[in-house]
Amino acid sequence: MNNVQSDPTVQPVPASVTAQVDAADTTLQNPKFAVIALGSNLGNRLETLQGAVDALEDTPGLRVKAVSPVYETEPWGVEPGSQPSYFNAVLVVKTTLPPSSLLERAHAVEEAFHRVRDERWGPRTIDVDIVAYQDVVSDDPQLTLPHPRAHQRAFVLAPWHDVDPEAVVPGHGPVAQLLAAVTREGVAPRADLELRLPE
Ligand code: A4P
Ligand code: MG
Repeated sequence: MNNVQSDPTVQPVPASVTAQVDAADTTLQNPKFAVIALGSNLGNRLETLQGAVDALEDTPGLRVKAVSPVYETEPWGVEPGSQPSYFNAVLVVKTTLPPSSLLERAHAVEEAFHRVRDERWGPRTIDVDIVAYQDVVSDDPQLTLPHPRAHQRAFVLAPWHDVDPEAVVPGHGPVAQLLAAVTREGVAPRADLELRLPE
């Protein structure tokens, strides 16, 4: 697992991936940090998550800096037992893409893995959510930042905390505190599985 704060190419290196910076200065010299959540509960879940990591790493202007452990999680928001369990993971990336382009790329990756949208919170080969982009707060329904439910979900908070224990959910507080406040029931680390950080 990479330490997101140890890459000398990132200028300036923030104290935390959610540190305050000049949000207007999106230049090639000044990449931004974003946090991406991956979820899969159809098909070969591990292979699909790895494919999404690789596809994101293949994106011009985006580098994957940290890949969390894999968690196996009970479906949230649906009747218990009505869907297969999820594999969930979180990535920290640095990117020169603005938030809207990052979302477009997330949707392209979902499409590449044949994601079909039929019902809200329905089973899916892959869900690629933008959990946070620097300290940006936005209520745009096309791209709500931070993700409106991330702060309530152990399946996002636990892997995020693993890769950045100091992280803060903009407008909600430290990930560590939020994680302590939610139930971890049904959210189990799968130590036998691993996602590879692209070379
Ligand atoms: N959208 C707005 N903000 C964002 C954002 N920050 N990141 C828009 C990504 N998309 C964002 O998303 C619906 C619309 O949200 C998109 O048009 C996008 O522009 P979607 O991916 O098409 O649909 P969805 O994921 O079914 O809807 P939603 O409401 O985003 O679902 P959630 O809240 O992401 O929940 N249980 C477990 N254990 N693990 C999971 O990963 N995931 C979900 C999905 C439910 N239960 C789960 C899990
Ligand atoms: Mg989604």
